[in-house]
Amino acid sequence: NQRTLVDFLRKEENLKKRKSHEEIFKTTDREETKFSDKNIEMLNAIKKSHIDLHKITSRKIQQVDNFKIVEKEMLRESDKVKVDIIKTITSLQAKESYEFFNKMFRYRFNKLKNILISKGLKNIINSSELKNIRHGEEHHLIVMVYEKRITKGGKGGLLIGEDEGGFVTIYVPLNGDLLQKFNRVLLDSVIGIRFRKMSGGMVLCEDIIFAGPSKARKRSIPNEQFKMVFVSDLHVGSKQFLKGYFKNFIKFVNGEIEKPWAKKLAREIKFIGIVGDLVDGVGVYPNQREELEVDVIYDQFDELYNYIKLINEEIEIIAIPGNHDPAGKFIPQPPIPNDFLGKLSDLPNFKMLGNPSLLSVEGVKVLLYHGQGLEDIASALSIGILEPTRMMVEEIRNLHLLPTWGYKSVIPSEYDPLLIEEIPDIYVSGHLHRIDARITTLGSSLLINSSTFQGITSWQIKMGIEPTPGIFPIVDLPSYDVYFIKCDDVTCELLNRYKQ
Ligand code: D5M
Ligand code: FE
Ligand code: ZN
Repeated sequence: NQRTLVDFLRKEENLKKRKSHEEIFKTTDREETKFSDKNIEMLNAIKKSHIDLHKITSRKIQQVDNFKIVEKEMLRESDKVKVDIIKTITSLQAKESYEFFNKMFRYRFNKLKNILISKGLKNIINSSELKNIRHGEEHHLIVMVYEKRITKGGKGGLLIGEDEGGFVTIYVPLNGDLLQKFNRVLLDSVIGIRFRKMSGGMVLCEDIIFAGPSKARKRSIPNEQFKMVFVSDLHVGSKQFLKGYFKNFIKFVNGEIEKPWAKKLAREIKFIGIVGDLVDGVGVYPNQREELEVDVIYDQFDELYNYIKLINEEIEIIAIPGNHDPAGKFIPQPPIPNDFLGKLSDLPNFKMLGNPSLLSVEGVKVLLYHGQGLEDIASALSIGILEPTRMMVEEIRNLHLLPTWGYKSVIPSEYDPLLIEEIPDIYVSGHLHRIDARITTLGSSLLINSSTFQGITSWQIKMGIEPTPGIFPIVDLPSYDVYFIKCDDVTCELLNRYKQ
């Protein structure tokens, strides 16, 4: 069921063009490649989205220029909660060249290779050195996964990996631990393979090692006790935007819901993260206009401003864009330009960042990513989309927010901005419109999907998507306990508490 949903939406032509990282380890002096076709397509999409916006609003949009990452920019200092930006996307320029895909994949490969090496992999060789090793000896390969399939008989798995030496076919016996690990392998992820060379040169896999953390670790302990709230997928402007629910949400965080437990919880809220799809946008999908109550993007942001301005000024609000927001139809996304944000950009406690962003909130590392691609992980691994944090675990396992190339338009760069280079204490996504939380055993991050304030749409009904509108999470620190609160037109209720 889930499978057909994504297969239906998946861009067939992307997959056909998916030469993956083919040739990424070779020199880049080739001329046109499929990558640059893809890139041109992407540029056209970017231009097109801007043109569409022009048509509707006839106002100019801010030019996007350099693609860069800010390291450790401090937001502001006050007695409010202290927010540092560790990593974000400030602006970007489409680099229309194969060379940048090559650089991006190389960057990913080298970073993850070093992480795998630091895990203590012994006797590492590359695929061109296979001929030099003796039968039966144990070695390691580090490869980017090019292909994954089952042998004809169905008993074994085959992984085709790529490294500096070229391609290598690895045979994986499908039993016990290895079966489970094989099932988890995602295309284009970088993994370690412990193997023995058998007769006929067969590479027999004995273990698959993922780059992500395999053990629990200590999460950061903030100096003060405070609470963070995360919301996403407001979809302001949509006919389905649940105004009454959102008004009660704002009342809740302001401590105006007349219930003792609600007032008590609200008192310590110092931070709100908004994880994309702030507005429903315009021209996001065909015939969207029919689903819109507000069909001018500036008016959508005006409406959003009229809600956000009501939030207690002592609460810091950080927002990132999602696929419905006017920040490009590609990943990563720069912040929504001020021209769209309008009065929101002048609110002293509101700050717009890029997607993804890594923050430090009083020393707690918070990764925000809208979550484009979570549905593709669900499809590839057949895990369904009801529990988004299960896909988020796979991202942590592979240290990458979008391991498989080709499902979503990714803008290339000299590094890989979707790589998870620092394990966050908290990782929050949205996009799937389902409330969910878990602490992963892989590095102990608290994973959260922050639901939605949009009711179910006719498209979602058709697709079998079951959103959980109006539910939002509160994270208590330093305990990392999570409270789920459900808002409706009347009030807010405490649903339950997720305790590790
Ligand atoms: O996403 C709303 C819902 O639709 C959410 O469950 C994800 C799903 N969705 C969105 N885009 C896709 C694609 N491209 N493939 C599969 N499923 C998708 P929203 O981003 O709010 O429209
Ligand atoms: Fe959404
Ligand atoms: Zn979305």
